[in-house]
Amino acid sequence: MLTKADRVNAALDQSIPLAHPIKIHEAMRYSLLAGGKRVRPVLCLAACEMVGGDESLALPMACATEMIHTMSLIHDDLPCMDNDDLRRGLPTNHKKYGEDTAILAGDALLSFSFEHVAVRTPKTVSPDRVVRAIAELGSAVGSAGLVAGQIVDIASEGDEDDLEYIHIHKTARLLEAAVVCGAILGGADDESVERARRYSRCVGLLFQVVDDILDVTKSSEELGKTAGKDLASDKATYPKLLGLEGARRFAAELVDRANGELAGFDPAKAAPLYHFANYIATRQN
Ligand code: GRG
Repeated sequence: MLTKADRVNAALDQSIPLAHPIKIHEAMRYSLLAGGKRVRPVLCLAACEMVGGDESLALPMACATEMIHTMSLIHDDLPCMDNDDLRRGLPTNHKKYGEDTAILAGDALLSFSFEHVAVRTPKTVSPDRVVRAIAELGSAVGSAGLVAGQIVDIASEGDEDDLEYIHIHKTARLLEAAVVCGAILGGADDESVERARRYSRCVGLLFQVVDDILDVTKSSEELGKTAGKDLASDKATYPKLLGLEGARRFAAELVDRANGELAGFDPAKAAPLYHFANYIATRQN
């Protein structure tokens, strides 16, 4: 998986050269190449290989998922949204380049991501599969996907139904699209695509449950307190709803469910995704 992340980093670096107008391309590259775990693109490549495709078939799509993830973080950090100064340990895009450029850098990354898939996906993939993958990606991002999650989050008072809706749309939907698009471009039949989708839904939810657990345990360690910041804030979180131990049990159940969906695939080819669910469950950042 680390090798895949390296390959994604190299492909992302090449995908957006520092061309004229320099300022916008610099701002796009600044956030795109600022680190990050590369979870979505790695999932995309692993899903492509799991169904028997060569990872080159999904590399442009893998990059597109990271471009979209990055643009959502740039916009999420803006003063009109979360108003954050730091991201991945560096000044946020608007702190470095100004709000006007940060908005445009996000817009440009979003539109370029789709262009990149359409233009760069190897011609050995049928146009029908490329179009299906582009449609899947689009629906994960727009007003039924990431944007839906963000707008509900902005208005939410923190109740349980909102919590699930927000997580599914802000976090799980793009992870799902990464896996599903990887499977489509790798040549999967419809049943395999849907099994990969069910796997990704469990992993998407798991990602958020673990995020909430880390928020509690990390801030407890950092502050030397018994209750972390999210237990004290208004925001609904899984540890608040289920208790810390309950949230941990739910995470373990999601790992089992995710891995159960992989049972129908060639075990050697499914191994990276199998270990990935465990990695997400035990990650420390
Ligand atoms: C998508 C058109 C469009 C607009 C943006 C602002 C917005 C709409 C959506 C917010 C989406 C958001 C910030 C979701 C949070 C997702 C999340 C779990 C981020 C953390 O992901 P990691 O842990 O981060 O993969 P790294 O830094 O490792 O990449």
